Amino acid sequence: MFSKVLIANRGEIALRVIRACRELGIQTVAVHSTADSDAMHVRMADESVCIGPPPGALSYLNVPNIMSACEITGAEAVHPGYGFLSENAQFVQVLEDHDIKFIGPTAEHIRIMGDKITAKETMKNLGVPCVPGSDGGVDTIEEAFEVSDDMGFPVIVKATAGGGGRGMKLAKTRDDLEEAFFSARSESKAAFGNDEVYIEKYLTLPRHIEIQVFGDGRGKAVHLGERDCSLQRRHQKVFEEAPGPVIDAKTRARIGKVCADAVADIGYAGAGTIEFLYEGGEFFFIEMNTRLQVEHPVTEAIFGVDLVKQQIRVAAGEEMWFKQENLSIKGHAIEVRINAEKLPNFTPCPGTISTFHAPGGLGVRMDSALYDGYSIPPYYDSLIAKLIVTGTDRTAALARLNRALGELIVDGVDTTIPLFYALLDEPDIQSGDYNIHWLENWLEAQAEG
Ligand code: MV4
Repeated sequence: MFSKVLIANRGEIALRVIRACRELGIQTVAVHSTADSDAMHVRMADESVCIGPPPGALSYLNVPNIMSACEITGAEAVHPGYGFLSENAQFVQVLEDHDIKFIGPTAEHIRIMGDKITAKETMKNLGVPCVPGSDGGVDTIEEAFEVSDDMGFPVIVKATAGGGGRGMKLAKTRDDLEEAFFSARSESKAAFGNDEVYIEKYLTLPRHIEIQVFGDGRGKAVHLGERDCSLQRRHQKVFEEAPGPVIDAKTRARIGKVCADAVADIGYAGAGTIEFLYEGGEFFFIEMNTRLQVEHPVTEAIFGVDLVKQQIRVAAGEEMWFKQENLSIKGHAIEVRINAEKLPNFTPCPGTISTFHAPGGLGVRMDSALYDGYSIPPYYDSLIAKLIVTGTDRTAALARLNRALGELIVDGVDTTIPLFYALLDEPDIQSGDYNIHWLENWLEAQAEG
């Protein structure tokens, strides 16, 4: 096992990793920008190193400075958390070249899944069901028409270098295709330096269902069911739950096995998420995330596992503790993302926290790096806390969410907390009857009064 791990991240996820390290008896190194000198992750780690000025590009994304921090502290491994360098194949390559372990998959697996065309081709060949569409990239408008006419409209043009909603253009009808194709290409070129695009049948009212997988890097892998992450605004998830309200045990076992077998086949190491659109009772692969996700706690809650500890164990070359036959679901979990943002427009609202009080009690988990008097810097993501509740069933989890929100105090900045009270009052949320467009439609209806 490692004796010292460096955490190349900040906020609640840095604390999450520090906690796992502490339980494994591993020393921790925090890195931080000058804006984060007083941050909780710096206080909680055994050691800390300043790696640059406030902007993420100069600090948490600064590979040379993070490598220096590893060298001066003698860290043997790096946990990247999510965001920042977590899916940066180049960073992983640099670590590999310096004999420092990356707690996550290989640079090669990150590269394959980072290119959305390669990812889809790989998954398709592994037997994972994919959205119907072009076979690989589409280079000309003639080819775009050919593929789309074969499938029928609407279609969506996606950037191979995109993902997470960036670089996509919808063509509702044939008349929209030329504009969609050329704007997807030029925007992709400008944003990613890569103008390759592909085309898919556009699914109109799907749910976003993602399967948690975990591999040992030596050809063994398991799945840990699904999360329904359909409730989102502008590709930012807001409310996530596990199990999915519309997925039954048989369906879970079937798609879960497909996913576990796929990642076992490629020798994938550590935690991964295979994202699907789910419509008409069918799964359609869209992307794979090669990192620990923000919403991983809902999976931990219902399976009773610690995904971060397992990531560290597998990276250290230990056996994976998971066995599919020992993994079973107990209850229902919901996560809400509390952002320092002002409703109704979700305007970022950095500032000083005058009072912070975390809810507690049975079935309540609060992952947050807040404390009384903490000043939220304006440079980073506005996520300030994740509230995760677990109940014996979905109804109990919803009641517990309402109860826990009542105990939570975040004073001094505006937050998205009022949104969750409003959602709990909605019959569609109570019944689980929502899709990827539900929240944006609802917010629009609220705005119209
Ligand atoms: C789609 C789609 C409909 N049809 N692909 C958006 C994020 C990226 N991961 C994939 N996305 C979508 N791909 C086809 N063929 C609709 C979306 C989409 C979406 C997907 C998941 C969660 C929220 C979403 C919001 C808008 C669009």
